[in-house]
Amino acid sequence: MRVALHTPRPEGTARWIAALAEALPEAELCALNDLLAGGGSAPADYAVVWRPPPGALARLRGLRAIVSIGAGVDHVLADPALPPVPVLRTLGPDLTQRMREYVALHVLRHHRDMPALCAAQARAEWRQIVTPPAPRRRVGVMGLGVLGSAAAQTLVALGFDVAGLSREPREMAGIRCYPAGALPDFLARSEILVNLLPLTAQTRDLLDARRLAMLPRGACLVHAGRGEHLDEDALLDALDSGQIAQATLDVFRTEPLPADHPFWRHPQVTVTPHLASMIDPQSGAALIAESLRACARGALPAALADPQRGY
Ligand code: OXD
Repeated sequence: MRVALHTPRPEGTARWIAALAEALPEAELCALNDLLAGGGSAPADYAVVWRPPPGALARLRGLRAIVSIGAGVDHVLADPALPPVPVLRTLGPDLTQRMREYVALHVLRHHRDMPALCAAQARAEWRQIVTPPAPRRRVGVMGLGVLGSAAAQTLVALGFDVAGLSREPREMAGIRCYPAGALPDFLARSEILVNLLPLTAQTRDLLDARRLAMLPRGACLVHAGRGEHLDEDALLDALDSGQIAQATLDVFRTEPLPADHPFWRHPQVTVTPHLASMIDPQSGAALIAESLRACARGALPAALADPQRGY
């Protein structure tokens, strides 16, 4: 089996090739860019990619499936010349655990008003801020897929009053579930909003000025879905007006976030570089090897994406 690998940085691609060489020793592994360097096309059975250059996958002859190095597949489905083969997500306990940790860390940080405490410390000011206990803090999780459900359950376990928003109506123990049509009601009760939606035609630009204004005044945002969900200028306005008190942002319209972007230095913004549930080559290679072996046996792995739905 020949596998073409791609990540936006050559050293990242090299790390994945090394990890997959251990997990899938029977495969011939090549960097996608090297395979296509001569121009024209090249044979490959599978492509394992993060943000492949548009049009590149169509130049792989005999391609049987594309594996996203991550839970999201929007970066693959965005290719206008995408070959008509199955697209697989990569999901596993490792990714879910990372997302649980990220969401718990940042929701707790906003809940206990850590930014204000850090600012007080910088002034050597003894400032005892009394926040409501978790059961009186309303948190809303947008997106109840594998990662969103796990994050929402973690927040329930911490004692928060948790609601979730999903495309289809859902029932989940301890979580007040809202269907997509009830977005205004869901936003109106979310004092801390966690965005873990996939990027689809329906969710693109969802967090615009109008939606941000539906949140309770002084709400906080934990944004780890996709940069394209959020109107970044509208967020800056909402931070300036006090509509949004604090934001933790892991994903951006342009990544890496340009050095002159106002988010980097904004006192009410915490920037993390798209790592909320970043898959590492060591554990990811084992999951991807499993998916590729299943494909080679003719069995489609469970994490098959639905191009119509967009995730
Ligand atoms: C993913 C991500 O899709 O990290 O897995 O964004």
